[in-house]
Amino acid sequence: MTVKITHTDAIQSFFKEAAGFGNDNGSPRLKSIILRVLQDAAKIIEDLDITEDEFWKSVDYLNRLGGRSEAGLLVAGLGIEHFLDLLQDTKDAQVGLTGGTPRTIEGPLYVAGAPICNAEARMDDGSEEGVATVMFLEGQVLDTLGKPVAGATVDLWHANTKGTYSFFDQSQTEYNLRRRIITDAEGRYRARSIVPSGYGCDPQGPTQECLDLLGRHGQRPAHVHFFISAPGHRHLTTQINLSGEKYLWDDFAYATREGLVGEVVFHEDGARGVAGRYAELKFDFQLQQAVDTAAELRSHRPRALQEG
Ligand code: MBD
Ligand code: FE
Repeated sequence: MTVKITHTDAIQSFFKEAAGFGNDNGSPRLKSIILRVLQDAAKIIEDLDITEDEFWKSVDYLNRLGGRSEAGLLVAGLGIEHFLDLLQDTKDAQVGLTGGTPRTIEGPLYVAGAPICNAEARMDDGSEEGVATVMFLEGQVLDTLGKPVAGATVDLWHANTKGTYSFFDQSQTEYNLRRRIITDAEGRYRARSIVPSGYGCDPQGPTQECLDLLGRHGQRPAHVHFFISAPGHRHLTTQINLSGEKYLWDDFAYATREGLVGEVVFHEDGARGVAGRYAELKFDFQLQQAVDTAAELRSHRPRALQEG
């Protein structure tokens, strides 16, 4: 029977020292968090008999993860970002904040500062003409009583036919498939874009390396991301995940939720200025009332901003 040292007074006071509890400087909040990280890491190491080789391999893994900017991808893939949604849903339910379109994860591929358009936007740069299927995406932003929200900002972004996103995929033009559309007097937004493909993790990257060892794939169904905001209304981060997709209910990032499946309707006959096949996707959003002005804002997660 081995003796566990993690909970001895000597180890606990050693971790308190390492977490800065022996001084009056720095951030008390961060000290508490780091102390807990040290205590829980030590417990994992001791309880699971983590070997030295396993430990140093994980340190190297973190270096490689950051070096490839995949930390945001890994937290999505391990379901931690989805867990944050479940946690917030639970907190909301406890204080009676219900109704409206469900939230779901932002993911790591947003870029701030997309072009602002009134009521309608053409989102694609035309570079996939003949390859992509044109998609007309439209709907209304409403409050929970069904009243239209005029002047709401619909900030949306999605992948191209290869499943890659502009900015992160340097071969695409600036802000391709990223727009901010301001809703009209009836709360309507209209976008002409292309049908996106699902995203797949880089097979060579550290996130997929971890998923492989978990026996998991790194694929998402085709989807469109949204930040929706308006004065007096609660900020909404969500996605439409497209019907008929192989990974719709097998999303490596667990973002598909009941109420967030968009029915894509394909037309073969040509119309709306398109010669042949095109797609239509109609989706309305319902925003909760904001309980205070902070609730009108998205999280302060650090995000990319296109240069120039
Ligand atoms: C994506 O496009 C995405 O939305 C998430 C959550 C993770 C990786 C790529
Ligand atoms: Fe995405």
